[in-house]
Amino acid sequence: MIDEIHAARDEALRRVEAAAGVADLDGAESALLGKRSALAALRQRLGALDPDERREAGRALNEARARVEEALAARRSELAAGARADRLEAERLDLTEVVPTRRRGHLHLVTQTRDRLEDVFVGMGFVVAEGPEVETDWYNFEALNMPPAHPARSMWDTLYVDLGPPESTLLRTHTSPVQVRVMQAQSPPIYAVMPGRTYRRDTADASHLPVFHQIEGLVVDRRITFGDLAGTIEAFTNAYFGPDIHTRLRPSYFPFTEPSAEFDITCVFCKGDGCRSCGQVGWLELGGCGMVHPNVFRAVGYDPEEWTGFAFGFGIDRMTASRHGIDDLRELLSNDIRFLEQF
Ligand code: 2NM
Repeated sequence: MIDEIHAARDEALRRVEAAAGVADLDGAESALLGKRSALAALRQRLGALDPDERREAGRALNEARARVEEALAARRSELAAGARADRLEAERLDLTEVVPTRRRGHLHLVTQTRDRLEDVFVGMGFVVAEGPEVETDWYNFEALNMPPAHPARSMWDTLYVDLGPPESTLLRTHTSPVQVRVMQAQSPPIYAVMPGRTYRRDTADASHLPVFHQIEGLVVDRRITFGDLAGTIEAFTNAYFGPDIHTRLRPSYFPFTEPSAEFDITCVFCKGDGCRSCGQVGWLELGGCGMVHPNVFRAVGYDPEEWTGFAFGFGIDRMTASRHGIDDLRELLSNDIRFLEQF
């Protein structure tokens, strides 16, 4: 009986060793340890033995079973490691390979413009700040001197988000909330620009997009004047468009600045002579600006007697269009490869 047990055990160990894969091993396991296995048949015969022989054979059977189980576990992890190594080898990518093609991808034109604008401002000593696109009413309006029901809120065709109390959460209508966050997070002096995506409930047409991009600038320091604002805008437009492009300021109104202005640049198409693109006036509208309103400073805990500052903002998409002679902003969203690959 003992010899038969050892023979069954050795046969089982050979079978485990020979298993070629995990599935094969699963099959072997039930054949070697299951109800119809040789070891199970031997166990059936224990009852017919003398008590001494039965004890000895029982122990041998238990040992044999334990050896087979051990061998199964060892073989299983060996096979799994092999399978994993094969899979990793099969999935390996050669990232050094260069596929020759005439169609290389590149950043979208609006992203290229944003990067260039950031570079110009960084060169002038500004830092770049970003913030959330989903904002609260407080950051988008209230901190910017527009209390609830202020008529100026309707200037912005806000898209509200169905979250919290009605009209408490929205898609930011400008990047100004980032300026509020920067002022809360640090003390002056601040020289920062905030580029990013903004949202308004507008129907897309040649000069409007419901999702567009803005870049706004903020300077807060001691004794900052409207002259600093005008000089900064002139320096930036020269750096971006070249030395023959100039700026002019026209009085305007924003709730968060006082005084406020809009700024125009020399028409980039006719250099000021008057053409179809500028409606014969020689100037193109670019953005808005002004001296930060004392109520904005109060909202973020700055003393308006101690600090003064200016802010400005303009649309990156419109800027892109004027620089590249694109007559319809919707082209920027069309995803038409014939358009995109020109830039
Ligand atoms: C503009 C035009 C004028 C502006 C003001 C502020 C803040 F937070 F300092 F009050 N942020 N952005 C501002 C002022 C933006 O964009 C057309």
